[in-house]
Amino acid sequence: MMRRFLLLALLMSLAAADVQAQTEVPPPRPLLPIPTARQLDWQRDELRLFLHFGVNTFTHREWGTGDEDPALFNPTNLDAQQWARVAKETGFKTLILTAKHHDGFTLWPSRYTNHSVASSPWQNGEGDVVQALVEAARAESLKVGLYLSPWDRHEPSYGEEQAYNAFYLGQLRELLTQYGPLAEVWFDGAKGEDAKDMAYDFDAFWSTVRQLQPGAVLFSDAGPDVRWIGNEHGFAGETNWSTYDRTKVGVGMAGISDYLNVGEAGAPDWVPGECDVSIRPGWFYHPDQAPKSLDHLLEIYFKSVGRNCVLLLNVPPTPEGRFHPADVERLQAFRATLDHIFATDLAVDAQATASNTRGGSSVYGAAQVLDNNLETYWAVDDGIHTGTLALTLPRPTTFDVIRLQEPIQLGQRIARYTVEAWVNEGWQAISTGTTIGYKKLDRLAAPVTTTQVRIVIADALAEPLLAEVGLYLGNRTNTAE
Ligand code: FUL
Repeated sequence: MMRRFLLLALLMSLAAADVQAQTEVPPPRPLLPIPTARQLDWQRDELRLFLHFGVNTFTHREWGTGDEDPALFNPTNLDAQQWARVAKETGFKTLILTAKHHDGFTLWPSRYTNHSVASSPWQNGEGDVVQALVEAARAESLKVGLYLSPWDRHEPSYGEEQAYNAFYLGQLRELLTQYGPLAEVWFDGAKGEDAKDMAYDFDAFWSTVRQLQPGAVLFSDAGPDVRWIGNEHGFAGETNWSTYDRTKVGVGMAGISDYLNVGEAGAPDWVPGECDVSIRPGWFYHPDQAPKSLDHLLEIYFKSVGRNCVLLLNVPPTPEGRFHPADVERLQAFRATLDHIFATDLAVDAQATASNTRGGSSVYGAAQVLDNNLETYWAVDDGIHTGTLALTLPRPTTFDVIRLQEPIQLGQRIARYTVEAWVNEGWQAISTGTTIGYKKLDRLAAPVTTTQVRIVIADALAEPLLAEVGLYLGNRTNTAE
């Protein structure tokens, strides 16, 4: 009797200890730097749509000279609702418009210049493309970003630092105050060789955005929130840290592309990469150009979103003021293929186990990588910088895409990993990589069939954490083209 009582008491205290472990194991310490709320929001968008539109659309140039006649700007059927509808249908979350490109022509009626839609025949000079975009985007619950080129080939004060910076700030303020909340402001560092030498007052530009649009991320080579990825192909580095050292970069600085492409492990600033690329060879619409193939767009997706980057895909409206049907068709095929690949996560029914679980608590257990929730994650005990997470699948499963995600709200940590599958009575490496970050997508050269998969983390800057793991089939079997 006494023995039974002791056993019961022991079991009860073990159960109590378990409950305590679940509630009391402290979360892992964040690895600084970590993203701000606006950076997290931006990253989770994954897809943003860029619109290059302006006088170049009517002259078939990529860089206007600045002396174009505003009368050239005359879209015959401008349809911002079509832009927003297509973006929404194909999974893009934010629209970013070139409110002013290098030619200085503004798509809104700016009080600071006559070189604008107000001097054009479009809507008898009463039109405002920025306003049309904002209304259409809001109707589809999409966010809006604006591009305002610092380099301005029209404005006579360009080259006189004080005067031009004041002029630019005036235009920036108009955009920041007249169109409701903005999600991003895009500061392009491009400048022609013939441009007059002058320094832009980025400190003033950025603090003005912070003050007037605290929810907007600031994009430039130098951040401060989002960095250029260093090329216009839409490809992030295979290694892509969301951290770099802001003192090593400047807007438009030469020789930093490789640094921007990869970032720097353990660097002090959280400035994740944005991959900008056009669906066509040019940024502006040209009638003799065609959209990229579906396979090319998929390659871009896997090398941008699949490499811890946000994809900013440019779709240039035609002189009519609408997206070209060929571009719309390509975007729809792109969406259909992604939906096909990612429709079924083949890992959801797996049993997950790990080499180590933080405090032995299921709060940090391996199963957290299968709950489709980026707030929960598998974690290990303090001081451990490697780990293995294994998935046992209920039946032989064939897949050709692997999705890995870190909970970046606690910093980016993982520096080297291998994914292995149990095949022919042994573990075989099916994919190896370096960084993971917000999202890493590995496409396998051929589908793999197995009942056991494991992720071996070989190196990390701090205790590794994994928020999500997914397995998919469809990469090589798309039929949408
Ligand atoms: C570049 C510009 O020169 C191109 O015209 C385009 O706007 C691209 C997104 O950025 O720097």
